[in-house]
Amino acid sequence: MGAGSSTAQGFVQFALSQEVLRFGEFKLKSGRTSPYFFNAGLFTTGEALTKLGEFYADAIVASGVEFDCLFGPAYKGIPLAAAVAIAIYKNHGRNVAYAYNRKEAKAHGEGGQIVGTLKPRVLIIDDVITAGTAIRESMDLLAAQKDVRAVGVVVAMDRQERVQEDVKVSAIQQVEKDYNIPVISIAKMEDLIVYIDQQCAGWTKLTKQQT
Ligand code: OMP
Repeated sequence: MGAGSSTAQGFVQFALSQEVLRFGEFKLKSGRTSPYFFNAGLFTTGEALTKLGEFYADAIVASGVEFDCLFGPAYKGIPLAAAVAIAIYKNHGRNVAYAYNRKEAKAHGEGGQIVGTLKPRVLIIDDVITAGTAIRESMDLLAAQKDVRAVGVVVAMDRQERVQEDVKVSAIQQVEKDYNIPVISIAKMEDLIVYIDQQCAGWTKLTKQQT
């Protein structure tokens, strides 16, 4: 499930302007090589994080998914879930709970691995899905918690990659099928291609006008 095409194009433009989306040669977690990389850790200012939270919040509200709380998997999901909770409150008038995990469980203080309040229907907020490994770890983590279940996942970028070469569906489609939940994305790889195509067409037109 993707956001509307104008939202997706706006998000691609925003990510490029922040240099969060970069081109080059990148080695992915899955061992694959990619000509582009989306690094959510590079939304490093209050303004960028505010806008990012708003993109997520709009995509969530547009999807109609029903949930009771947000969950941001450590580490990158933590500021994302916080930014989304703020945007949902400020722009959509809903005061939703949010929680996140520690990578190492604490034995003192409030203890445990989860910080914040988990409620029955959990919406996972993550950055990117490539092969789907990270999101499966979050699903396992939530499955181990009492009285909660994941009702959906939201990511900024769906890379539309397959789990493995010989599998026909994308990693996201496989996650949706395996867990019977929707995966919402603000933008997909195809939105990036459309954006690049439009930019190239613009440059070609300009070049023709000048020669
Ligand atoms: P999978 O676990 O293969 O789905 O990869 C998702 C994770 O890879 C993300 O949570 C990131 O840590 C990282 N990643 C990015 O952040 N951006 C990308 O464009 C690609 C990856 C990646 O390594 O595949």
